[in-house]
Amino acid sequence: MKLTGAQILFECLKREGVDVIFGFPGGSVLDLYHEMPNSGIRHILVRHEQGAAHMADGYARATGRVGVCLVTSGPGATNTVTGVATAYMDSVPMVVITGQVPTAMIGDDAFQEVDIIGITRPCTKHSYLVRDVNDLARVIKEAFYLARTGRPGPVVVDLPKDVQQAQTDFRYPKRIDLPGYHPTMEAHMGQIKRAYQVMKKARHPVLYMGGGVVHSGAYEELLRFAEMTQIPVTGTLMGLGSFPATITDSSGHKELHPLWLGMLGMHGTYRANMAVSHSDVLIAVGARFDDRVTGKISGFAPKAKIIHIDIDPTSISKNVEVDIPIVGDCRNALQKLIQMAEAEPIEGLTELRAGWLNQIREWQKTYPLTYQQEGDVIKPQYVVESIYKVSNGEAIITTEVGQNQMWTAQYYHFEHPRCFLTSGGLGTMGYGLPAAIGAQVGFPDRLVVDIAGDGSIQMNIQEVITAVCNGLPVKVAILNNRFLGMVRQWQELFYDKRYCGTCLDASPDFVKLAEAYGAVGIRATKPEEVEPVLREAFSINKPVLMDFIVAPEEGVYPMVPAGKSISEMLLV
Ligand SMILES: Cc1ncc(C[n+]2csc(CCOP(=O)(O)OP(=O)(O)O)c2C)c(N)n1
Repeated sequence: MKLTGAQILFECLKREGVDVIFGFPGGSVLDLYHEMPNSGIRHILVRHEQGAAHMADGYARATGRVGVCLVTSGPGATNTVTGVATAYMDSVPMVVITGQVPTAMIGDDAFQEVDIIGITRPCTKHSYLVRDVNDLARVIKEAFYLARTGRPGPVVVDLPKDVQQAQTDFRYPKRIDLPGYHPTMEAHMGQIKRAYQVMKKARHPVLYMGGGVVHSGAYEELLRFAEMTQIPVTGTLMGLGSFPATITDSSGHKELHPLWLGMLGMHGTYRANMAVSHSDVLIAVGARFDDRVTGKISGFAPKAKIIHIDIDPTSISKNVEVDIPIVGDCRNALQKLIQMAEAEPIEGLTELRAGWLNQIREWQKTYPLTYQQEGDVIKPQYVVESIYKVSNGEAIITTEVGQNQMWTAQYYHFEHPRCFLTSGGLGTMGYGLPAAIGAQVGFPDRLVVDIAGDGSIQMNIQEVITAVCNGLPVKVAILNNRFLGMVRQWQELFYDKRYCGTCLDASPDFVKLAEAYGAVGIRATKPEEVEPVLREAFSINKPVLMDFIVAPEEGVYPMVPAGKSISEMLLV
């Protein structure tokens, strides 16, 4: 039986296990929207295509599945670009389907034509323009395969209108044939042995984990390996949650995991940055030495031999010269390292590590993360700590970008992977709310909270109505400091306090805005109101916007100024 391109697309999506599409219609995808109701796939109608891309991204990060969004040609497609680039920078598996003008009109500047393949080529893992309906099934199969294998990432599939309408026999290919694309999964045993010998001799080793640990599902292996070798662990923003920040003792008391150093880098903890700066062996696992992590490269881990485990060979020695590269899946590499450690345990481990772990405890005692909640004004860090407390550390947290994001990384102790969704690589304001909606679609019964700034939340606030219409009870905690806070902080520190373009004295009344959208709005202006507002919000089965009026000029510390080494932190 012959099927149209539109029917073929949905047959393929069903075979890939897609159960939800985030989308927005238009002229060049009308055939797809006509077919959608027959597919049984849920459609979430967004209010802006950037929202669709971030929702697909949030869904993917929270569930580990491929997120899918569908938009029309021209402006629909270009509106997704920020979302595509966001996913690309953080290696998130996504398939973005864009409509395109009919093949015969491509290149004619037809109405709503844009070269979305050209525009997105630098920020996708691959982009396909499907010119022939006979290629469609193969392309969709490849798109999902590319999105989820190796180093994951977004793939764009551009579908001209006539290809959606053309008919052909439907056959879903059984096999993938992509010459030249063979991600290395198996870590090389020779390199593993070399690395382990170096680790065995290390006196001041540190494990530095990134988002690759999340993508490969290597958390249990990471914990096991760290504990059996007593190597302390730090993480990038993308890695948070892959190593449990806390442990709970038999009486139910939670404390920081003794091997957990906290995040490293620009707003990392003193102990993490000092440990890396003094390390003799640094083992990077699924992390890419981003400049927000390394600071001045020459001052980064200056005494350490560097071992780098990564599935992406192009990230090895890209920013920092690596001594022992291990190309492969992080989980596979850690499993092999565990086998090595079992076969050849480190002699006298407890004594060997005593001094190092003691030194780390000293650093923690000297400069813990701290702030003062005193007087009548709410401190933003107190709101984040209270969210941690009231949610019992069990929420899925998204953030916007800026101070809100860094305070969340510092004061919400992530204990589980896939619970902290944030735009790390691109730093996209407006990410958090749609990502929270995507996560809530994946986990309808979990508490999902977007921790937002009053600036960022306004970048995609239109999606509140998407949450309301679809019965998605996301919570938004706005840390309302009436500034573009993080930029203001830089102006304060490095530009003589000239606050140009960063004062948000005119913002909407967020409580009324929430109500206008059919959500619930609650405001807190005093510290004693913070917990009751959170408890109330978390008990309501609807989207809630909480407007926390916080100290306007609070800063995020520690901070490594741009161009400095990570050991040169501003502490207050
Ligand atoms: C789309 C976008 N535009 C601009 C920036 C630059 N930027 C980074 S942080 C920031 C301020 C964010 O302010 P707000 O959302 O109020 O959060 P706060 O820092 O106050 O917590 C800006 C403008 C960005 N990251 N993304």
